[in-house]
Amino acid sequence: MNVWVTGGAGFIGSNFLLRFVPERPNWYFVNIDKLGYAANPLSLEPIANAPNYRLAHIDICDFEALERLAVECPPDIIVHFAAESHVDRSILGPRAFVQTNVEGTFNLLEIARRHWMRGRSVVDGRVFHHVSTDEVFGSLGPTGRFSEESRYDPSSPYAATKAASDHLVRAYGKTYGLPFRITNSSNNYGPRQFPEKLIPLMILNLLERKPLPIYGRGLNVRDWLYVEDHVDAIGVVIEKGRNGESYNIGAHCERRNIDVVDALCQIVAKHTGASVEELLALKTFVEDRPGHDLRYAIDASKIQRELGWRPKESFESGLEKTVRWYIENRRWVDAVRSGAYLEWIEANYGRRKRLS
Ligand code: NAD
Ligand code: TDX
Repeated sequence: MNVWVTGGAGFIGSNFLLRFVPERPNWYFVNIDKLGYAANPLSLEPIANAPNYRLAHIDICDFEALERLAVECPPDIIVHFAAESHVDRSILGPRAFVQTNVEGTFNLLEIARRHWMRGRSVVDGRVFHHVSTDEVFGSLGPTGRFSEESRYDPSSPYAATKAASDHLVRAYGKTYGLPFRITNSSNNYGPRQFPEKLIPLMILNLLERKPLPIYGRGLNVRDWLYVEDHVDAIGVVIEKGRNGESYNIGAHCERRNIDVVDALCQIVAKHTGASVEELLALKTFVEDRPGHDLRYAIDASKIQRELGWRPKESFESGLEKTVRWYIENRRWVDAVRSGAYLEWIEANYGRRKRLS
């Protein structure tokens, strides 16, 4: 069985491969990744020489390269993680998001359609698993949760391109009978996350006593999911999910951003001997993100009820593990904080007005 995993050098994709390459010796995993800014080959060191794994250094926008790979190593399952994934980058430069998230997804669907169809039907056992986000549903007010039936209402260019890719996947199901599954998960955190996202950015800034840039008043709410729980859920959907269905994945773990940052100050103080007061004083309120969604919350009852999946990690233990991972993996951190990373920090934060 050939399993194509796109974006396997990124945060969630690498955690997926680290779990399933050793666990599934009979599956042959091809990691299709263009090795962009968020990729870190160090994440994949433990499996780099595994007999059932290889890296294909390919941009999913390059259809000819995907076609050559499909002839050489035809996919049975495609697990599609590859994306431009950072909301702030989509605000400053949306084009790359349309290219990778919409056109790249389209290219993979075309590969599946061309190679999986025998006449009008699809060869048995093929599955296109599309990894998506709760951001396609837009923002919630103070109450309620997103279900699989919630209306699509994306706010950022990132969210709009993920919504478009979800629609394309469903359209291929309806029009061509392509067997697909979609998972929409809430905010992930954990080891190997590129330090542009809230939690790893705050951890590294705390370790270096740099200001902690909090957008607006820090009152926006995110619903946090430990990456290993997410990976576990994707494995369960691949194994037991139904074609043509989507599943929301979340851990019922809503927190205000300000409370997440305060918790990180406490944990980093405990591990480094710094005083909590010194770390809390680094909090800096800055100009808000345009179109900033107020609140996300996932109703994960469908995947729990139908497939028996449940998250295992509590937010407190997950945050603790995450902080320890960044402290213990300086080589990984140094490898991603190149000149391009520093340019991003300047582009996104240099222009933001301080509110206090
Ligand atoms: P990431 O930015 O850490 O990794 C993305 C990976 O995709 C990188 O390795 C990158 O090199 C690769 N990639 C980007 N463009 C590519 C292209 N054109 N061709 C080939 N490879 C390309 O992202 P992540 O946080 O691991 O997210 C993975 C997926 O999960 C995305 O589809 C994202 O929308 C979705 N998701 C993420 C979260 C989250 O909180 N991080 C939550 C829900 C859903
Ligand atoms: O410096 C910051 N300060 C700040 O206050 C950053 C980077 C973020 N924030 C706020 C914005 C959000 O309310 O923290 C919250 C989380 O921000 P991000 O880490 O950028 O995540 P978010 O915008 O919620 O999107 C994430 O979750 C859904 C992922 O980046 C997406 O890929 C995923 O689909």
